[in-house]
Amino acid sequence: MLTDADREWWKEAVVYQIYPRSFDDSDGDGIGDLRGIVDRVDYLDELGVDVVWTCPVYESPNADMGYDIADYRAIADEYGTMADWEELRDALHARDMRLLMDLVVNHTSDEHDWFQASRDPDAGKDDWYVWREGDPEEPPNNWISLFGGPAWTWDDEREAWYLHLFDEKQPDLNWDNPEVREAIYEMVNFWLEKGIDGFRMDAISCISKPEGLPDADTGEDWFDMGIYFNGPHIHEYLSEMADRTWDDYDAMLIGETPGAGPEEAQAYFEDGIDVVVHFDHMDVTYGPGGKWSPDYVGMDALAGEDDTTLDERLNTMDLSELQAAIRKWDEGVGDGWNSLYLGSHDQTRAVSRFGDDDEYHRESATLLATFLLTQRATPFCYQGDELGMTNADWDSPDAIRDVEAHGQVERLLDEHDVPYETVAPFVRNRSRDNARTPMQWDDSEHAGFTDGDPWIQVNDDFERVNAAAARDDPESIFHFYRSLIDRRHADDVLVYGETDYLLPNDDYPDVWAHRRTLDGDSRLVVLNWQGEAVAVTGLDGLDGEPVVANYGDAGRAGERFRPYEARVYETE
Ligand code: ISL
Repeated sequence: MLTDADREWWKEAVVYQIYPRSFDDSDGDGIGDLRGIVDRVDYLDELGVDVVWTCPVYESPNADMGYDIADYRAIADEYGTMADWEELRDALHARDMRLLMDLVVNHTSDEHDWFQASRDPDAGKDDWYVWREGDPEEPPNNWISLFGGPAWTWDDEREAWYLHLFDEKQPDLNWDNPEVREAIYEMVNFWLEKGIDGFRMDAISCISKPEGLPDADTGEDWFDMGIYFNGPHIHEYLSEMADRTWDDYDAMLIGETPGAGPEEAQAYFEDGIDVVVHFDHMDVTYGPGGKWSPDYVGMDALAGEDDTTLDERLNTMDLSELQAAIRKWDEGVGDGWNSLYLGSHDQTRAVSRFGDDDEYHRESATLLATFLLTQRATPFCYQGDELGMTNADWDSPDAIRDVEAHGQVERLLDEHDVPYETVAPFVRNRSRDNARTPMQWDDSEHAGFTDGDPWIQVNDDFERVNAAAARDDPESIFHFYRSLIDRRHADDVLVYGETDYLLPNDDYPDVWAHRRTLDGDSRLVVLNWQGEAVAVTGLDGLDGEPVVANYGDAGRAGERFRPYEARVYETE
C-alpha cells in the first residue's frame, strides 16, 4: 500500500538535463548561456519537466568544458552573471520547477587558486591535492586517467607529481585533509543559501583514495576493480558533508557513482544521496573491449564498411543484456531509488544508439521515451532527446571538441596507423561531442541556437529535426514526450509500482515487455524494439485499447506490433 510516507517529490519528478554551452546563446558569442536558458523556460514548462539540472557554468578554462572549475562561486563570463543565475532560479521556481547544478569536487581546475597555492610548499595549501615526490621519469604508480594516458603529471614548479583521475588540468583534491573538506562544505552552503534545489554530484565515488595509492591490477577490466572508486573513507566524508550542508534542506542529491553496484549503493543512500546514476545499461552497446575499443568491429571493417552498416554494428545491443542491467538495479536498489537516462552530455544520442535514427526515427525515439518514462526510477531527459536529436558526422578531427575524444582518437591513430577517415565512423558512434552539438530550435541558420559562430558544429539534420517543427506537429516526438510526462505525473503505478519483467525471451529476443503493479492496479508496457513487425502471443492484456501508443491508427491493438511500436495498457 502506497502511503504518504513513501512519497518523495524527487521520485515523482522528471529531470531535464541542460548542457548550457549548447542550449541557447542569447548574446551571439556562439556559446550558450544562462539568459538563453531563461528565454526557454516556457519551453521546459510546456514539456512538463519538474527539475532542471544544468552542467557546470562556473569559472573554468574549459579543458573539460566546465568540469574543470577555477572558481566555485563565480559564473563564467561566457555564461553570464550571478544575477542571470538568480533570474533563472526565480523563473523556474515561478513555474514550480527546481534547479540543480553539478557539484564537481573530486577535482578542480589546475587554474583554481587552491591548486596554484598548492604548487608552492610554503603557501599553506601543500596538502590540498594528491602530491608525491620522486623521480620525474617515473610516476608514483601505474594508474591511468579515465581520459587515457597516465593519471600523474609532473609539476616543474613544485618538483613533484600530482594525481588526476581525469585530464591533467583536473588535479584531484585531497579529501583526507579536513581543511579541504571544510572549504567544500562552505562552498556547498553558499549555493544552498542561494536557493539551489540540489546537486548532481560528479564522479562522487572517486573522492576517497586508497591507502598508500597501490598499483592497480592491470588485468582485464582493471578500471572496474575498485582501485579508483568507493575508497576507504568515502562514506565517512559523504555523511559528514550531509551533516554539515544539505541535511537542513529539502534538496535532491544525485550521486554519479561510477564503479558502484547496487550493494555499494546502499551505503550511498545511507549517506543521504537520494538517487544514484549508474552506467551498466550504457555498456551494452560497447562490445567486450569497452567504449573506445574498435576490436569487436575490427579496424579493417571500419575502413571498409559503408556508414549505415557501421553505425548498426557499433551499436549492436542484446536486449536481454539491457534488461539484465535495468533489472539488477531495480531489484537491488532496496530502500534507495534509481535514476534512469538514455542520453547525457557524456553519451552519444539515444535514438542513434538504441533506436533507428533513419527509417524509424519517430517510432524508435517514441519507443525510447516509453521505455524511459515507465520504469521505477526517476527519469532524466537529456536536452534534444525530446526532439529525437541524432549523432552528427565528425569528418575532420578539427571538428572534435571533447577532451576524451581527442585523447582516444590520438591513441587509436597511434596504435593502428590508419588515417583519420578510418576512425571517423567510430567517433560518430562514441564521442561525447554527439550530445553536445547545439540544441536545434528551428530551421534558421545555426538551428536558431546562435547569431554568431557556434563553438561546435550544428548537426546537419536541423532543418528536419527542430523544436519549432516539433511543437507544430501534434504527432511529434516532442508531443509524445509531453503527454507521457503528464501521464507519469498522474499515475502512481508508473512511479511507484513494482516491476515484473516479461520479455525478451528466446521466442522474442527483440521485444521488451514489463508490467508495473501497485495496490492491485497494473500497467503493461510492450515495446517492439526492432525494425521488423512481430506477432506477440502469450501476453495477457493486449486486447483492449492502449492508453499510450506511438502509432496513431486503429491497427494499434492485438498481437501484431509494427516496427518499433510501443504501447502501454491499463490492466487488472
Ligand atoms: O564519460 C565518461 C567516459 O566516456 C565517463 O567515464 C565519465 O568521465 C565519468 O562518468 C565521470 O563523468 C563526470 O566527470 C567528468 C566529466 O568529464 C564528465 O562530463 C562528468 O559527467 C570529469 O569531471
